[in-house]
Amino acid sequence: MRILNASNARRYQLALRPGGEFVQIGSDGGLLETPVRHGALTIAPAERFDVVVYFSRYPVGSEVTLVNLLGRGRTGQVMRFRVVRPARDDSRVPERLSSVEPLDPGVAPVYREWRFSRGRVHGHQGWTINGLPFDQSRIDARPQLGDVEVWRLSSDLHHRVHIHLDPFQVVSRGGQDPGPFDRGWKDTVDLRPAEDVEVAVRFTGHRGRFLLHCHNLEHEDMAMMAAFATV
Ligand SMILES: [Cu+2]
Repeated sequence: MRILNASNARRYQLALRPGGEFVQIGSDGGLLETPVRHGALTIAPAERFDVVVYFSRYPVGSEVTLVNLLGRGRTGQVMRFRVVRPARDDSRVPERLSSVEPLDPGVAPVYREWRFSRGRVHGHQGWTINGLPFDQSRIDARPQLGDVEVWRLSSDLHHRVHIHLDPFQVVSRGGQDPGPFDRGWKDTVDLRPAEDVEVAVRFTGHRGRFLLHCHNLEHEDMAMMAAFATV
């Protein structure tokens, strides 16, 4: 299954009832190097996870519910599967899925900070990056094509940062190793309140103007967006 969180603002913590696991094989940007097993899967808006679910563990006649542990009532129930007949499937998830070139932040020539917070937007309360609302005439960074840069993303509240043009790799979360949902090539990363996440990114292919923004649609619409230009 390819799971996309297409909600405007809601995070989900997905789990299977009466039990089961997700074997993650892919992230926003393609296959992981090796599969990762999750009992529950936390997914922020715009994130994607490719997962394998083994329905063979449930007897015929079972009902399996995909629930949201962060929801209540109707928002706690996402989808129901009915296991209706036996089927033959001798496929399996290989131990090695692909090779992912690690972007080495050790050679990063440029380090940039992007602070996502509430702030003043044209005299009103809105959402800003580095204290500034989006302005289409302003370019906040000029990365050189082909360079590995390290971007430090920090938050006041929940924000999910989406960077255009090239995928990135999470190199740290809160000064520690990346979290269980940070594997592989990402283009959107979930920031919890007062958290900082460092990502390594290398822009390639196209010179021009691109955007980064919070993927909470209300935040993005209330100016939490910035432009960079690849040179
Ligand atoms: Cu936000």
